[in-house]
Amino acid sequence: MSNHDNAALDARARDILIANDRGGYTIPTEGLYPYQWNWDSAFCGWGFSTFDVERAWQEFDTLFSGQWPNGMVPHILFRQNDPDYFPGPDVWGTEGIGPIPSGGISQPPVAATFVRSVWEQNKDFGAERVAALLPKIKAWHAWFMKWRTSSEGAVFLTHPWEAGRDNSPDWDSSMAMINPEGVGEYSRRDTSHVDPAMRPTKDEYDRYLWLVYRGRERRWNEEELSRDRPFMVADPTLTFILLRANKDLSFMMNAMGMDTSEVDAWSERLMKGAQSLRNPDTGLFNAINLRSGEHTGHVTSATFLVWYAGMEDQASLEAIRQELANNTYPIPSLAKTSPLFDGMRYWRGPTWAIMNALIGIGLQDMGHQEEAETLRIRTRALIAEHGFAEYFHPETGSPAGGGTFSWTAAVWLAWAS
Ligand code: 2M8
Repeated sequence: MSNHDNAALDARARDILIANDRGGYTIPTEGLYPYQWNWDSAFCGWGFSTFDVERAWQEFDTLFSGQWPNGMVPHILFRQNDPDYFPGPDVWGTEGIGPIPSGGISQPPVAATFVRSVWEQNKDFGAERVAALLPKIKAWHAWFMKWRTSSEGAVFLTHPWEAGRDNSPDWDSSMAMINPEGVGEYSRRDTSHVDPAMRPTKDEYDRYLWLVYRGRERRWNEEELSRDRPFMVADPTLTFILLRANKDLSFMMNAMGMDTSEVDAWSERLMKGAQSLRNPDTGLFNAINLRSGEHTGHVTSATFLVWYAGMEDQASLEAIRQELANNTYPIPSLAKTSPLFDGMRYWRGPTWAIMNALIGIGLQDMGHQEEAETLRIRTRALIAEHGFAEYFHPETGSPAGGGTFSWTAAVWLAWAS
């Protein structure tokens, strides 16, 4: 056992969530990310529930208040214009489409799972709140099923920001197929907040923006966008997370006496889709560039979300045991054995508390207590020793990216501590 002062760290984590609260919604961190992000917000709801359940429900409510008429829940809600972040609402050009200016893409749908977890802490208190959220969650999952599933049933992203793993090597081959011509001059803001060596490159940003401009030209109309998608990657993050979320949605609907047949059929389809992500060469789950049909072959933290989706898999179990043996810190975003591994650069190597929490929850649920507990203890030690950073170097533990980060604080409170 460690000798960390848990009470002091708990208090610090609560203070971070409270300081990042902007009145019913939480920003990831001051400066770098000044808006409400989708999956960050869901993690915050989970974190708040450890000391203020009403505030947790408020977080979910504000997140879903940005839902588009087509069911999509955007990756960012721009409740005000903040010059600290680029690209802001004017660049996305979604005004008038949803209720609040927002991004035109979504993010990993962890919300249903955290809603269920908060509701289960006090079913009487949460009954009304859950009842109001269920149709919204269902409409969001329906949007994923309609607009983001491959012919095999895996969930794909249409922009690297949609899977939340912005510069993962999983997108490299797809990004290389884009010629970002005409993207013009622009000024990034992220590199003025943190060291550029920790962030995506200019080549990547050119393509991020090119895809945004393309969406904006088509007024983010999915029908039109689906005719020819320049970027389309089937992804274990989105597939495993939606599968888990959908089962949690079904569980809550069932408890409320609602018909779950449609939602259960989605889970069946997603289960098949998840199998399509298994790389025949490595036996592990990875992304597929749907424009070329190639498996990326990368072992990322998303590979190990398989248990989170409620699936058992021996090859993945052996691989995660190997990863645990190769590392002293929690699972990195890219295996250290990869030639592309870069311990400081964002989603190309650093270790993230949120991903490890999801992997750990999955392992625990599927009966792999030992591995789950190892991950929890390592994540706990990492945060206790190096603070509530956005992410960490997986070999030295050095904090990286933004500081006083909401989802790291939330993971501490709800899972790691
Ligand atoms: C990062 O993504 C945003 C774009 O959405 C960015 O870099 O500007 C990712 O780590 C994403 O997963 C996260 O939700 C967001 C806010 O923490 O930052």
